[in-house]
Amino acid sequence: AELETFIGRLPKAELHIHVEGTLEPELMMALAARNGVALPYADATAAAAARARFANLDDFLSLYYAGTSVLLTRRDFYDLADAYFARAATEGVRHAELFFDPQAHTARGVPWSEFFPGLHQAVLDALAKHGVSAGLIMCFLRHLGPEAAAETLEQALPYRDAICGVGLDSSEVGFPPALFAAVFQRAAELGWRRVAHAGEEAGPEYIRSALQDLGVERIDHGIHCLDDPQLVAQLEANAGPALTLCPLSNLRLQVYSGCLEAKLRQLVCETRVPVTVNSDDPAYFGGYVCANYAYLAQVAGLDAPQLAALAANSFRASFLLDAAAKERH
Ligand code: ES4
Ligand code: ZN
Repeated sequence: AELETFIGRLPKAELHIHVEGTLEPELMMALAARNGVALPYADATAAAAARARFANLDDFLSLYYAGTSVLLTRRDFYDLADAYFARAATEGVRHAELFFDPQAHTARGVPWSEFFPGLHQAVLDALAKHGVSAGLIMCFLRHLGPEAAAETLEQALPYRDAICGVGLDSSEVGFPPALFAAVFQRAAELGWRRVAHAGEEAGPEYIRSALQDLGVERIDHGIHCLDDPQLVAQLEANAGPALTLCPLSNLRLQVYSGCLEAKLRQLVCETRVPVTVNSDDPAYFGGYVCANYAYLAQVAGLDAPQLAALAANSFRASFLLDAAAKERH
């Protein structure tokens, strides 16, 4: 309990958080009612029960994309992001870099001119309203392929200065990073920072490819680096790129079924790979960032100084520092 108080008070940056994954069952039901969208749940309790168990990443993703059906207007997106910032503030989050999935909305006929201003206004208000500074990272849905990603990048150009980076998410196995090399190259030329989900369900070769072919500054998840000691050695030697670990996500999606706790302990206690702690899709995985720190502390036996070091990593790995400053550190 003492350690939990410490975790709550520790200033933190959250670097791996999908805004669509912060949609709590209560808000989902309220937006469904406001917008006249039909959902297959009688109430928020029933909607929450549907989120209790996932067999794997794709099983989760189908529920996550179904949840987005209630998000239609600018106001809906504002309310979604604002609710996250309010909660994050209570968890000691001082800076957040939020992923959003443009294609999850454009594919349903919700245009950039509706979802982006809603998200962006919430970001602009978050510092004064909640004491949280924030950025937006647009993710390409890897299962839709590189042409759709390139088209999405073009649609984002009017909002270029309001976006800090690009990412890559959704179903991993079968959609390797190298497919997206050209669109990531173009993103870099536009001045956007680069990250990618890699080594979540897929193996270390996806992490190697994200580094080599996409030039990413962080690896989202990356837990499967442990399957390749040479890759671990490389991440240790270069002090990065940092991994944005999401322990409760990995638990709920069974990415290392049977031995996750040992893997987390190994990564944090037996390697020098820089890691950060994040919540991924907290409304679906049963815990915001503090619960993720607490779970990791429990399975890896971490004390207060080790937890403070993880929080320090989160600011160091953030895009508060420009790329040149990061090189020097
Ligand atoms: C995601 Cl946990 C996870 N993995 C990959 N893509 C995602 N999109 C939202 N959550
Ligand atoms: Zn994620």
